[in-house]
Amino acid sequence: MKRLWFALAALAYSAAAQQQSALNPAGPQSGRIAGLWWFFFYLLGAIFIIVMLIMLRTLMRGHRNAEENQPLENHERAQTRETRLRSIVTVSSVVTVVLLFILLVASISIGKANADLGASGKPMIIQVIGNQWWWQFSYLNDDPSQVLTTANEIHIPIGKTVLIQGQSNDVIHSFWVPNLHGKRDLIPSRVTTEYIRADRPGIYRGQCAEFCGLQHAHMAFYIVAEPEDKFKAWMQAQLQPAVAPATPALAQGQQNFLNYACVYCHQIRGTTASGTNGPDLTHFGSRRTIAAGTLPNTPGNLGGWIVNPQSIKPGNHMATIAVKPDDLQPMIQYLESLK
Ligand code: HEC
Ligand SMILES: [Cu+2]
Repeated sequence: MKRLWFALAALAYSAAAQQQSALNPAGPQSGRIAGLWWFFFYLLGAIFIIVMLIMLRTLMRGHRNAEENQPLENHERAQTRETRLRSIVTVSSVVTVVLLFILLVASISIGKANADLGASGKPMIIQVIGNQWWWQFSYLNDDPSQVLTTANEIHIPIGKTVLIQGQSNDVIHSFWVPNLHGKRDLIPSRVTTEYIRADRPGIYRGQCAEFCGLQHAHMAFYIVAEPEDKFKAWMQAQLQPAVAPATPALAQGQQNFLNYACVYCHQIRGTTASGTNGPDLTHFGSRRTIAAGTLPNTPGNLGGWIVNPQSIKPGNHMATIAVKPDDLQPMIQYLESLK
């Protein structure tokens, strides 16, 4: 009983917090999915209650009959009972088939409506590449100077249709932002697509929805939906190379980063660091989290992550590098300055 209350409280809390919930739709598709969910919920809930009431009645009747210890029924009564039972079974079978058919039609038509979103206009295309256990995002554009590659957090303008082009670098992952749409698997050597659109501003959490190994649970990302002008400003800022260090301490931090093996896996545009095995860090300081939603992005957490990433996210593909204590502070400051 205690557990049940706990579960209910958790459910109420998550609904109130409105974070990552398929029942708090922010776009047309998740709206339809939520509508379908409630339709199923009410219909099946009503059926459940009716079945329970019938069962209760039967149980009570059976009880009464047993108590009264009735004599055996005569032949005629047994026959009328059989015809009645027959018609009850027939009617309930037909009703069941009809209801199942209605549910089938409802879910197929919602699936079709959801797939049709991209039919009008030219969408913005974002390529998503799933990696164990982080997300790479690229805004594709015919103009190469407008192509932006980033990680674990993207912004989109509200009201605009976005085409998600999913791929995977290793195993099967699944792109899922419950507030915006259903799941779409990311499959190695294949491209899968889904359209999304956010109709109101907000920060929507996404989560890998296909088990992909040890750190599957720590493979989250954020979609920040904002008005067009704010989005444009963000995009322009992200397209810039990393800001040059403004103080000697930051310059020292940059130098430290470039001196360690970090550069083999991470890119910071505008510097010689150009590795691609890990997330692009050009604007790392502007992101909300470290390591795909694992930790809030604070200097303290970043220090912990750099010194021992394996204790925070065991098994992840970042190497543990013995950064000298004196080198660490400027490096943290520098990375956090990359807004
Ligand atoms: C062997 C490759 C490799 C090396 C070397 C490496 N990293 Fe990483 N790094 C990664 C990978 C992979 C991730 C993503 C881990 C995850 O989230 O699962 C990562 C994540 C990060 C992140 C979090 C990025 C984000 O947006 O979530 C930071 C910051 C970072 N590394 C800094 C460093 C620094 C500083 C160094 C050098 C001291 C370094 N890395 C060395 C591979 C590497
Ligand atoms: Cu996964």
